[in-house]
Amino acid sequence: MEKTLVLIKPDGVQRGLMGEIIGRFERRGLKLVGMKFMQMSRELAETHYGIHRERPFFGSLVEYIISAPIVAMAWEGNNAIAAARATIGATKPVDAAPGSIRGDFGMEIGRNLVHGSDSVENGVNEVNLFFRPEELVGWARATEAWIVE
Ligand code: D4T
Repeated sequence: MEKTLVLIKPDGVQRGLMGEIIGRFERRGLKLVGMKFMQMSRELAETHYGIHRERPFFGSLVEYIISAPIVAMAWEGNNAIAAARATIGATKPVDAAPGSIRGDFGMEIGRNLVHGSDSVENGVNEVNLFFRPEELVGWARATEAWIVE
């Protein structure tokens, strides 16, 4: 079963959008298997965004993501990566479709509210970066048969 790491970034927390954002993944039918409210360390931020280390926006990206608490979540489902990224919307909020999180709440790429893993492999690696195995919760969802055929 695919897992994706979703982060509610500092702007999502500060703007009081945590419940709104969590609700969109929950209503979509993804299954929550891990969640923590935390403030990212610089070390964790630089590891998480390591692929962007040489990009000009790396410094401001790290400062932004460590500037206030975040919510880290692991969501599970068939095609969880694609489903979560569609729910999140395009990286640049002005290009994101209305109805997506970034399309409904965002204006700028540097304040784009949410992160979602972009591949199955990164989903595994990012969930493992934020959660120890014992922090992930396997549970039987009572509505499963009404969401998954
Ligand atoms: P994340 O990783 O935050 O979910 O965003 P995306 O997967 O949608 O986009 P990304 O990896 O290409 O970019 C990571 C992060 O960097 C910020 N960013 C990106 C930025 O501030 N300026 C830029 O020009 C780009 C390309 C936004 C998201």
